[in-house]
Amino acid sequence: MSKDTTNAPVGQDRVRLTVGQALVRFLANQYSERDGQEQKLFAGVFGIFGHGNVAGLGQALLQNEVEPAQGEDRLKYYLARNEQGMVHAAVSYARTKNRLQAFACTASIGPGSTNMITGAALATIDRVPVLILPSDIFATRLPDPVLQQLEDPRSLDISVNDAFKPVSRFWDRINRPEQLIPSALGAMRVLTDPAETGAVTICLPQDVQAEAYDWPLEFFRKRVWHVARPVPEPAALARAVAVIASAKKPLLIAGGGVIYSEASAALTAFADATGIPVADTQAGKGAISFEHPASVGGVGSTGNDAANALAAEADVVIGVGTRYSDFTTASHTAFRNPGVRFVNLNVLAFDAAKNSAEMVVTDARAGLEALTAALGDYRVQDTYSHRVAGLVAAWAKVTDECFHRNNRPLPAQTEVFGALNELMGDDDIVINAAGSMPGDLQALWRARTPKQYHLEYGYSCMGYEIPAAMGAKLAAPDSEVVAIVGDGTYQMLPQEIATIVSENLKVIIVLLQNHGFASIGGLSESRGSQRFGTNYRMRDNDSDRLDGAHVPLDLAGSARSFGADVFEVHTIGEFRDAYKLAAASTRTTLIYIETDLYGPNPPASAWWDVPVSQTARLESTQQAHIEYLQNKKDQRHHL
Ligand SMILES: Cc1ncc(C[n+]2csc(CCOP(=O)(O)OP(=O)(O)O)c2C)c(N)n1
Ligand SMILES: [Mg+2]
Repeated sequence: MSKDTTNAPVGQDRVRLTVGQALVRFLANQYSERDGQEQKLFAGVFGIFGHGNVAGLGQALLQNEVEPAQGEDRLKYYLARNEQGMVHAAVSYARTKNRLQAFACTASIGPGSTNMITGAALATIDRVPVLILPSDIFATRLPDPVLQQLEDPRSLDISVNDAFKPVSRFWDRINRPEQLIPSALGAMRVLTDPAETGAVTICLPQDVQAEAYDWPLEFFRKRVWHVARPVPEPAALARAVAVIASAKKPLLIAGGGVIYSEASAALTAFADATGIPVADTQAGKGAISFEHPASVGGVGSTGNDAANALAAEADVVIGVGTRYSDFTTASHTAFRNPGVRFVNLNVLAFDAAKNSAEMVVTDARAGLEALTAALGDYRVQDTYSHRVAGLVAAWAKVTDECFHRNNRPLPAQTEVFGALNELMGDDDIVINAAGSMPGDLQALWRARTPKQYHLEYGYSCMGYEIPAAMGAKLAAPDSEVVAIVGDGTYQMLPQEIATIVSENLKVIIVLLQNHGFASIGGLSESRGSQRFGTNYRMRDNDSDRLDGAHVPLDLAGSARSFGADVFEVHTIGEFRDAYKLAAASTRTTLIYIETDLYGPNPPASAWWDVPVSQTARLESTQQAHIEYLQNKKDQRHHL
């Protein structure tokens, strides 16, 4: 197709490329920089081709691989098995790289693209950069409706890719080639902005991907995107200091922002100087080593007794790099001191303002350093420190019990976590996202380093774990990467094992088989719904309900069929032996272990708001509703 380029400014050096080729060349030459360290912004492109991208972006990636232009850098292509999975892998990569590097993801039009929406939502909610490149319907509209086109009689401008809008921090559609220039530049700005980052979506119509244009060479020059560390405004810092200096029982909550900002040393120095205890969220665990005397562990609905006791009493809560999810606030029941006040340090004003806080818009590291300096010789009283130490010691005992339960006949999953916590090195990475595991892990896991604990709990997306293991391994090739998956999660998205194997990557997958949803089953029971629909059972012909025998699946065999080595173990002793063999192996290995559906899990010390039917014929639901109303009484706004 010839393209009208008469509007192009003349007199500049230009190169004729398709939109796909231009995008590949552009992406290959983007860099990020923070603290003087520069790296490639894009590690590569995950993709699955269809008619929407095979001859456009696909051709461009091929040309980049086999016949790059002089000086053109490589943009490596990875063939994933499922579009949702590839976005998860991309997000995990970027998270492991503290958001300084990312992946692009290309998919065909229609289902290939909409399969990426879940991953895009996860990225945006977790504030992790990923460049999403859905293919789109013809800009010319000549062959409409193309295979897989949604036709909206109200507007011919709508395609399924409009569904990316609410889950993207930046969204654009390139209907003619030169639109790519401002769009690509805008996309890079958002990807590398710690406050703005998330899914960035550039929709690429099938015809436009293959259209040629005379691009100014300047578009392809090396560009370095500086990842900012905004410093606190002095007046905001002074207000924060005034609140903290008056605190008798302060508690700091470390969120994922502390880790992305590489603020662990600053946080530790803050805790050393002030003695203020530090609790963590799912995204923030490991920001301070569990061995530090100020570290009190997970807080909130799945937090531990020590952190939750301190949260309940705290007169000042200092939230750093946290978005205060309902799991952190125990659905607004965690902070019970009537006079509690909040000070929030966050790079995003939206988060800094939560809970009517004294807000300090700042990078976590810069903010903690400034706060430590400005607090001078402020220090919590010894009586408070002793109370903190006592609570932490008591919880350490509970953790040891959970890790060594000797549950019979099936092991409790907490015993598996105990073995892993002990066997995994400080630089290894444990990954999990959904099921009953995140709760146990947040309460129990002892993290010594900021990158060891990788819990995706913003979207808590079943199926994240296995592709995420691939992303983390690509980002940290020297680390052992261990994905913990439930049988439910495994059945949702196991297929990236094939990608992991084909990339010669080695990860370890731990599959906890309990024939259903321990998590939602327990939740269902506690809310009066009798574990309905949460067990994988055969439909019984007599009852016509799903309450027959276990479904005769061979999940271990399924992993084998994707190319993984598999160990099937029955006891924690066997699990330990299998882990050591898996760690010593160069091949991706899945360890399959049956665990007790009913726990026991760590004792829960906080609530989670899941509404119960206000009217019911079932006695179990009526009871649960009474309990629900009781718990609701503790819920409050922080005004
Ligand atoms: C994609 C997705 N669908 C549904 C849910 C809701 N959900 C949360 S945990 C869970 C069950 C997980 O089962 P499994 O992986 O076996 O873990 P277990 O609960 O047994 O520990 C479900 C359905 C979710 N988090 N993500
Ligand atoms: Mg399960």
